[in-house]
Amino acid sequence: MLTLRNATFATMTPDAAAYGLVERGALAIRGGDIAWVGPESEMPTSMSHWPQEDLGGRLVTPALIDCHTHIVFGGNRAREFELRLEGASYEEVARAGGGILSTVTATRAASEEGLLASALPRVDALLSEGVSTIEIKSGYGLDIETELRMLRAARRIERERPVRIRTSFLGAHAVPPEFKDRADAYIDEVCLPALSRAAEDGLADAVDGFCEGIAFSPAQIERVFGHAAELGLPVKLHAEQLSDLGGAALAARDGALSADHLEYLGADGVAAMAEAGTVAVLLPGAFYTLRETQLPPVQALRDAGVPIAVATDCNPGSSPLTSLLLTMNMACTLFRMTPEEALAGATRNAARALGIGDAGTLAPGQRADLAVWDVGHPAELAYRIGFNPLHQRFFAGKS
Ligand code: DI6
Ligand code: FE
Repeated sequence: MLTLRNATFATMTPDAAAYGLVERGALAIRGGDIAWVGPESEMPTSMSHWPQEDLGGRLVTPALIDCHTHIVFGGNRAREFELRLEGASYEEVARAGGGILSTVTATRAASEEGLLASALPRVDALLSEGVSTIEIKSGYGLDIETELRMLRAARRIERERPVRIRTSFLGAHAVPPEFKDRADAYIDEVCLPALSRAAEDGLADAVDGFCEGIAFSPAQIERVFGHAAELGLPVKLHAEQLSDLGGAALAARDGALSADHLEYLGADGVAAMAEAGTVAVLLPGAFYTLRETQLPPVQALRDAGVPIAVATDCNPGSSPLTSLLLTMNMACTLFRMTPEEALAGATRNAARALGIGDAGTLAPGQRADLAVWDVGHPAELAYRIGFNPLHQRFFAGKS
């Protein structure tokens, strides 16, 4: 049992105005969960004798949640970065066998230990900014064994660090060279069997796909989602990143937790997502890296009441980014989101994009995953660039 005193709390609870701010607040932790939060003067007397920590007037928010990453991978793509600076486009590099496929080669060559060891410094960078939960996708193996190895490495991060990991099976990320021009055969012979194995071994919390001209068609994604439904796994989708194939609407029809990227999302897709309660996960790091000019339809999403999350999309190609604070800044500066929307996007709505009910806000019964910041107001979190004001992080009540 512990009470945190003398702080401002941004509870980020739904429908609360202005970050759900509680000034001169206090928060009580019992058994790793939040027992109470509110103005310090109103703290129940039963809690007033619990051990206490004075936070010196700092700001406390829910710990941050990075709800879309590909943080486990082999090698890096600095060479591709150079090629793109010499004029090649992301799609040209991909079609020439570079891009995702070059990471596939490096990932297949890496051991589980190696994948874990190379991911940990990236994970540490996120944790140092107050992140408590990270979603991690497979999708750089594209053969059964390597897909499973990626997921096992991702799961092991939870044993190495105080962090919660949610895994997504992304077998439908790209067509590997041995199945070139045979995407359907790849789905039948590798993707679906790998998904069955991942589910059997408890390695996947959700199923993702990449619906795009350079990846899989809506019909192919439907087959993967059909198998996910048979296995009882929720789905999410990389949709409308480079073109509008109607992926977000497809995902929404299947009750997807989220549709992600969405730069080319049209009105039909927005309406379908609103209807299904599918979260829009925006990834400004990929938009920035690829120097996209087509903005995601933020105002239309807002108007329709679609919850918006933001995430790093940490991956070696389109978003070699390991700062969720910088991502929040980019969401504001590039996508014109407000600092409050950016913080909600990295807390409450990110939890929802992962189907997690016990994190992302400060309220009784939620896990005590907290970030304590050396700032006076929550807008400062998205406002600063390249500055980390984290003072302390609590993970399930432990700092
Ligand atoms: N979209 C992305 O932005 C990442 N995957 C995807 O489907 C990029 C992956 C990569 O370039 O390695
Ligand atoms: Fe991605």
